[in-house]
Amino acid sequence: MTRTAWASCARATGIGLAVALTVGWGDARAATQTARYSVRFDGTWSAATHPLDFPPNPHFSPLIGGTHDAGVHFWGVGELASQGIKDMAERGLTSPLDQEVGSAIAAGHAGVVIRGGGISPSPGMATAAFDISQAYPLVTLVSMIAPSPDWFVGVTSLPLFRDGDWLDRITVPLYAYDAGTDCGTYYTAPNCVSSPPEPIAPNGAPPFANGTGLGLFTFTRLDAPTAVPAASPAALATLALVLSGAGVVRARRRVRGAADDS
Ligand SMILES: [Ca+2]
Repeated sequence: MTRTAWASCARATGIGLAVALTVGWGDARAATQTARYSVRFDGTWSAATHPLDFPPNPHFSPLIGGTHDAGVHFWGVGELASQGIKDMAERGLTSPLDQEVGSAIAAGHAGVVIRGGGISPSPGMATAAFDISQAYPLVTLVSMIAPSPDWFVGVTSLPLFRDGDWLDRITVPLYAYDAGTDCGTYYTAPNCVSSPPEPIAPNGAPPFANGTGLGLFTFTRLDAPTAVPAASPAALATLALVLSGAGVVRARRRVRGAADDS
């Protein structure tokens, strides 16, 4: 029986959904086409984690990204940065990266633009929420390390649908990348155009030589069905008893109602 059918059944018999939840959908439930997630961005970057040349006003720019399929991606190690990635990494702008996701939506390869808060100052926390579908099960999300020449953190093409179902939760450590568009080598370096531009790469600048991460993304599913064990024969028997009992009660009410009319 499908979940919808269970709910209809529960409504029809006048018993609460709680009875249906008691037996649960268990492992038999099919993955939903869509899911809703929150992402919590914990910025841990601080003078304690990255003491070398730690800058004043440490912050992360507003989260920007999107959901998409494997037919498109917005950045990757070894590739030249798009204008959207360049402007995000150098200036903390959410546009035109949002327009690049918008173009992918129009082309049938992306689902939604994801927008969220920034962190100021770091360490700190920001959040975003978004809907995602099996058609566009990958997430790309980025934020500028600021101040910096062209340094950023983020994920690219992170799958939230795996092995036939949506992940309940996934935490991703964040490390610094270099967008390859500015040749500055320290946080507050003056503007320096990389000509020609270099591919995006793990950030080898001195402040990150200690290999310490700058934060975490934690994606948590918001609409997951209640986690319960699979229905046992005993639980199904109990449900059958409750359902038949409910039918008896309804029949008795009809009889009593008829008696009252007489
Ligand atoms: Ca650079």
